[in-house]
Amino acid sequence: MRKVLLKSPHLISAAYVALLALFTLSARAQTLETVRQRGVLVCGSNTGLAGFGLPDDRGQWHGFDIDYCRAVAAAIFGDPDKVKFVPLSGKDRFTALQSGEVDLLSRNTTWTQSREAGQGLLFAGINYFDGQGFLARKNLGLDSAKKLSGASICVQQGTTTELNLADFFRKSGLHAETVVFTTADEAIKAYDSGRCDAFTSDGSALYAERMKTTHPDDHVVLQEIISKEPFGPVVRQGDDRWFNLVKWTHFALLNAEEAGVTSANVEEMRKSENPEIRRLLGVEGDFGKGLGLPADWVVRIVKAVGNYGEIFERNLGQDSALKIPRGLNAQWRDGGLQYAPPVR
Ligand SMILES: N[C@@H](CCC(=O)N[C@@H](CS)C(=O)NCC(=O)O)C(=O)O
Repeated sequence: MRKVLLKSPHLISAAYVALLALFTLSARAQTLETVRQRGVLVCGSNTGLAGFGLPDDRGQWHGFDIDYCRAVAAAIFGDPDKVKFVPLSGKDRFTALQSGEVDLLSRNTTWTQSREAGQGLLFAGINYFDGQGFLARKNLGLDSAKKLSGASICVQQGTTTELNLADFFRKSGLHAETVVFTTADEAIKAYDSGRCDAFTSDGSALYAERMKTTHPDDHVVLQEIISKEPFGPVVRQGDDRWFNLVKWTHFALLNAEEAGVTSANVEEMRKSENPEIRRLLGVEGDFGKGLGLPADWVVRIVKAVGNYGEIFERNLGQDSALKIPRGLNAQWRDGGLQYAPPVR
């Protein structure tokens, strides 16, 4: 009986599959260890979107999403430069994360149901609340996207943008010609050259893409916001520890801003008598431990990249070329939606 069982090809292959699954699971559950052994975090980024992720002339990456990767590297290594950026198109980004090519995806990516329940991914929070809009030539005199009936619209493939556009026209009972491109560069160039009457993307990207047109002042952003685009860093399912580390890095950035802890005053703030600040900065209690990090992990982060507000203003806000107002991304106390659970 025993012999028969052992020899059954079905059972052997079932055992093999189970072993393989176990191996894959444990490999996936070890992201922090893998990153530590490798000595560098591998982060999936945009191919080039001003404000979110763009390399400069020397190949140095800058942007809001880039700083999130640098924050995670600072927490793990005490060094924000220990990151390798892998530029990913809208279409390829999820496969790169699923296959393990990147540890983390930080690329203006919208949290949707099917990207989580369906593609084996998890969003670690919402670090930017956005919505989809349209860019059109001023001389068309459009005051509303509804007037785009019969127009041609340039859009990028593999994005929620493409799907929302179809919904918008379906809901409005209007018709438009959708012209799809693999990259944002191709889409905006085609629009600029006159191939399309309008260009659509996330509101934040419209600011950046308009700067790529030959005469930015000839184009206007239409008033409608046609969707909810909550962006956040994405990880694979199956590694709760890694998920927590990325999620609490985001919350640490928000909590630091809320507590008034900045890159300029973080050392001074370690002497604060405020118990919330003492816990956040690891002076009291050890809240890094449960994440596999040292007690001063938040100090490391804030020293390296600043708090959430500093990251926002430097890359997207008043200290950047884009000048995007905080809007929904203001702290909850200032009437925005950004809110982090407490360190307790
Ligand atoms: N947030 C949307 C859209 C993301 C997206 O890919 N946006 C364009 C904006 S133009 C982009 O970043 N393109 C840059 C590229 O793929 O090179 C999503 O997650 O699907």
